[in-house]
Parts: sequence; C-alpha cells; structure tokens
Amino acid sequence: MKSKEIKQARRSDGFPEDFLWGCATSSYQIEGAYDEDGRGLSIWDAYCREPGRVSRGQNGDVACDSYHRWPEDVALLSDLGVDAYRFSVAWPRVQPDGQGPSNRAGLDYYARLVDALLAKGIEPWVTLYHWDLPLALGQAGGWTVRDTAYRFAEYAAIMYRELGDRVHRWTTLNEPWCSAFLGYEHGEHAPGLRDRASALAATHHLLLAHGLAVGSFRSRGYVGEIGLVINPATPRPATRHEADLAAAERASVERTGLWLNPVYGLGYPEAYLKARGADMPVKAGDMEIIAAPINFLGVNYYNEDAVAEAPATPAAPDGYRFVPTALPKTEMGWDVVPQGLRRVLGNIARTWPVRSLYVTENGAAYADEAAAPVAAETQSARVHDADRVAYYRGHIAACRDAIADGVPLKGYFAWSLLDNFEWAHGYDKLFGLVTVDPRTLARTPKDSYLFYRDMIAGYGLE
Ligand code: IFM
Repeated sequence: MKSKEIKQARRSDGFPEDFLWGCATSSYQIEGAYDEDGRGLSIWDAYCREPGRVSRGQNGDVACDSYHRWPEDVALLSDLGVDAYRFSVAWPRVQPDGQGPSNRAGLDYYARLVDALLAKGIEPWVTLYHWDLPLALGQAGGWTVRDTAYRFAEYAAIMYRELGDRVHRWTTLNEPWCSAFLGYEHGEHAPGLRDRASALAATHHLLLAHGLAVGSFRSRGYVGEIGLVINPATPRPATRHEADLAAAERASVERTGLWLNPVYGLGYPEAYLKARGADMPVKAGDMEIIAAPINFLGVNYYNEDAVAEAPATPAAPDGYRFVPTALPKTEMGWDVVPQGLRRVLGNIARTWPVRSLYVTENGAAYADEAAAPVAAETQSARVHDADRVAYYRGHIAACRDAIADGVPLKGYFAWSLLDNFEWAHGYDKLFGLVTVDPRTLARTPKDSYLFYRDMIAGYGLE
C-alpha cells in the first residue's frame, strides 16, 4: 500500500485522507506590535481608544505578541499536525495609510511567516482583510466610499506580487457582513456607526473590493485559488407554522443571499432592498466585477438561531424576531447547534453553484480553568476544557455528515489557535486551542488542542 492508502486505512472517522485540516487567526487579534516597524494605525486601534467601545478598555496593542512570537506559533501548528494555517495580513502594516508605497518591514514579516510555515509543510492561507482597515481610509469614509474598494485592489496586488510565488490560497474578505453591519449599522465594531444607509453602501463597496481583487489575481495569472469567506446564517423556524418558515427565510438573507447572490451573478436580493426602501450605489459594470468567478467559498459557523414571525417595523423591516431556546450556550451566549453547521452547508450547496466549500472558522468561547501545574509524567501543564472538546467533536461530526449528504466540503479550520482579542469583548471571551497567559504571554495547549491533534491524525471521533 502507498502512504496515502495506509493513512486512509488508519482513519476511523470517515473523513477522506485529502480533507484539509487547519487552524485560523487574524492579524489584529494576535499580532500586537501596533506601532512597530512602520505599521500605520487601523480603525480598530482608534476604536479601542474610544471610551465604552471595548470591554474594560482593552485593545490589541500587544495581543498575543505574535509579531514577535510567531516562531512559537508555527511550532504549535506543526505539533498540532495541521495541513494549513489561515491568517490575515494587517493592511496598515503593508500600507500604513492604506495607499501609496508599501512598507518593506511589514512585508518581510509576512514573508518570514510564510517561509517558516512552508518549511514545516503547512500551507499558508492568506486572508487579505480581517477588519483592520487603515485608519486614514477610515477617516476618509471607510467602506461607505467607493474609493476604498480601489485602494483595496491595489493593496491586494502588492500582496500577490510579494507572496504569490509561495501562497496559493487567498481569501479576499473575512465575514464582510460584520464589517458592513456590525461596523456601520449596529455600532458594535469599528467604526461604530449606527446608520443603515452606510451599512448598505459598505456592503456594495466591500463586494466591489472583493471582485476587483479577484479580477486582479486572475489577470496577473497567478497560480492558485482565491475565494471569499462569509458568516452565513440559516436560522431555524421556531415552529412549523408557515409564517415562521417564511420568517426564517427572510432572516437568512442579510447574512447569506445578500453576499452570495451578487458573487454568483444573481444580483442583489430585491425583496431585501425593497423592505428597506434602499438602492445600492451600483455603477455600470459593478455587478460583473463582483461576479468574477471564485474557486471556493469559506463558511464561518458558530451557532444557529431560532426565529419567529414578527410585525415588520422600520427598525426590523424583515418581519422576524429571535426567540429563546433551551439549548446549551457558549460563553458568548450562542446556542450550541452542531447540526446547524450541516444545515447551513447543505443550504449553500443546494442554492448556489459552489464548487468547493471550506469551514474556514468554527470554535467556541468558554471560561477555561487556569492551567494546572506541570504534570511530572508529561512535563507539561494542562488546561482541561471539556466543553470546547465536546463542541469540536459535535461540529466536526456534522462536517462528516455534510460530506455524506453530498456537500463539496474540502476542509475545516478551527478558530482559533490562540486565546486572542475578541473584538468588543477584548480578552474576556477566549476561543483558543492554546491558552495565552495575559501576563507572560506563555502559550499552553489545552485539551482541545490535544483532541484536535488526534482528530487530524485520524482518530478524533472515537
Ligand atoms: O473572533 C472572531 C473572528 O474574528 C471572526 N469570526 C468570529 C470569531 C468569533 O467571534
């Protein structure tokens, strides 16, 4: 038997041997070094300094200090046995003001990281935008202005030129719904606006940025694949009443069809825009740019909500409300619904012509106990996070179910390698497979890390 066959025979979890196992992080959440080596400020640096925005006034100035400690992180990834590491580039490290000449020190940081990953046989998956917009662009209107999309395409071209010979999997945007709606309508993320028209303008410009960056990747003939990562939602109808079924359909649009319809050439969902009495700032040719073919779609999944019909109001024009459930919850207050992952993947595979799907984030925040003292027999400290292990076990099993259903699911990334800066929650909510001591920044793998290592090796679902 060849090595691949031996490996497949050893797997007792039903996953194909070429299924890709990975781990994900993002720049602002782990890098720190916010003012080193010519990095410019991002909208998150500024937002964290606004009183009342982030829990206990915390920020990403130091975060996990991965800007300096990346060799430790690469070693952790290697010991975990992942095939791929999904990380993002901090645009302000590359272009401090979001345009103009690039910053060599910033580019070198990512080049070193990529080379170290490749040396360990780990494939770099580079996300170009995970929310840390250069502050100068933010001050000029951020995603509400069209120009930001063109600046993004220029920055993307710099990254392709710099790393395109070694990076073969790119994603343009991470969860653009969060950038547009949490940032511009709900006031929960930077820049903290509460204005629906701004959120819709941001939606269009984010999609335009995505399309321009895909087009630029293709036109330059790089080897590799490029895709988009969204956080779709297919909420559960609270009952079997027709009205709740219809409400659940409407509730999924803003997180799902609003993004996928244009990306797959179907235009914006009209009923959604009509309910808001809104037009998108579309110019001639935009929809073609946005529909540039992608190689894969990334799905970030954490939970599934239940919704019931409700009267449409100006504040909630889609006519639904979230209803409580009796399901267990993570520290984020999110329902734990492993089969919801199977449902959302199935729904996407049935509705849009997606060739390859990846779960690009999945994981859970729980309040972990402090690391137990070093055990004599293993010489290592332990963090027992049984809830997180159970969460992973259930959701990875749901991925296997989705594959059995016929979903073209090709890989899975755990969120996250490290306990890190969880946006408006600061470091109060921890998603890591590895604890990061807030004082010393020392890393300690949790039981979930050991579980995931077994999973990747082929026997985690036993
Ligand atoms: O930490 C975030 C990540 O930045 C984007 N997806 C969801 C995660 C958990 O909230």
